Amino acid sequence: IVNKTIEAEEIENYIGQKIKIHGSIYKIRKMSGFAFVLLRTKRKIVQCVYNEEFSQFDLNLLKEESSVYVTANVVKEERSKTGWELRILEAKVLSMPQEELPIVINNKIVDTSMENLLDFRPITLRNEKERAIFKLQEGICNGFRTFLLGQKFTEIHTPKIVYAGAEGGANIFKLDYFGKEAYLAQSPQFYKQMMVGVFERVFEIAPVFRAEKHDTSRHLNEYTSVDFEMGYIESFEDIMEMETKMLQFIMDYLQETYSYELELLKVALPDVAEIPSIKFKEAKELISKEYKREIKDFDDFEPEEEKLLSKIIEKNTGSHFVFVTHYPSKKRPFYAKEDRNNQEETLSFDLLFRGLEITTGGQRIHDYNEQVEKMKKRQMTVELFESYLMMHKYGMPPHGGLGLGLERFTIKLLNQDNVRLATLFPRDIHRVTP
Ligand code: AMO
Repeated sequence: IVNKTIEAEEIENYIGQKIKIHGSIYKIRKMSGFAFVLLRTKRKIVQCVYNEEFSQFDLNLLKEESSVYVTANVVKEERSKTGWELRILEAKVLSMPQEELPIVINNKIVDTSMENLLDFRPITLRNEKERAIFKLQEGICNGFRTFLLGQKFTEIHTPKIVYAGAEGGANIFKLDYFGKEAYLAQSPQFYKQMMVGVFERVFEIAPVFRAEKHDTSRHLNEYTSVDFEMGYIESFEDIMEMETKMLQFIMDYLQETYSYELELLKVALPDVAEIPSIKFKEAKELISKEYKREIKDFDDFEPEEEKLLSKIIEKNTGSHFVFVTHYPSKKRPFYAKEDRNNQEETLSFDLLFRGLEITTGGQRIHDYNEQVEKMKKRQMTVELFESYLMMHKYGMPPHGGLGLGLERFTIKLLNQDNVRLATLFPRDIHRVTP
């Protein structure tokens, strides 16, 4: 017997040997004279064969969701997809569920309402496909991190309890901080910019909080933001270029390292060789012309317009991504840098992926006077931002960056629509549990 517990991925190296393996009983499929016992291990479901001829215990001792140590023979079997078969000899039960599961989790999909899927999250995530989404998400984060470290970005961790909202608007959670008012961070914006002055290139993958009352498939009140910020840029297009390379890297990385999950979830990865870009104003006109729609809001997209624009771009170029640039200044936060040739427009962009905005980014104001002027114009209390403005006052290179919503990116990769599917424990206006 191999004297260590082995991983599902290693089984094929042990044909002809007796091994120990552990996991939870996912499913027991009784056939005549034998049974398939599916064992859920860390990443893969492993099929074992139970047969009274060689299994030295009573199958009734095993229940779905009991944790077990199994001793088994790895036997060559050409009829099996893997080329081997795992014959259970003995099983040691480590824990038994107290009750029947309230919901069936071991079919291809958890066939239930979104409500149930989320209410029973600690167990519905045990479903093979549900959990594969988060394995893939791990891959996405790993990909971001590996790429950015390779580009000499420094990973940082900024505070989530803050003194001022970075993104403006009323979408901010207030909290009582020892008798003073503080907030939950809407984004790491201020801090990542400050750290450009220290490390030149920085990134962070962390939760952010938005007190948005939207009840939609694309809004969460807590989501994971992938942020990067870089100094010494020549134009905001440097940031778009960096993002394009990052996305390319991720697709290759997922293909290489997460093919098991990609196959399980039937994900076809999009091509990101080149991402087309269009100015906001032109995009509005294009959509209006193609779909004979009246433009109602000249300063922002309606969600429907984002979908339509993605359709047009895909039809014309084949790309599932599109950069939209030069957003109107009045719709962008106070730190956004205006276009020198047109003060109404900012040097900023959004990235749409399959009809959904997944990224916002752009160049920031680095000049102290320019920043203070703009804040005054917006009737902001400049004194409140003293610590933010310290970096401007004492010298900053031209810089910019972006924020990408991890859940939105994940669902679009899966060709799905609801961000809750890509959130372990979603927080929305109706939900703070489990
Ligand atoms: P913005 O506020 O556009 O920009 O957010 C960046 C990206 O975060 C995602 N996102 C959300 N995802 C889920 N639920 C929400 N409620 C939600 N709100 C936003 C989107 C969006 O594109 N500081 C800037 C970024 C920057 O310029 O660096 C910012 O936070 O995918």
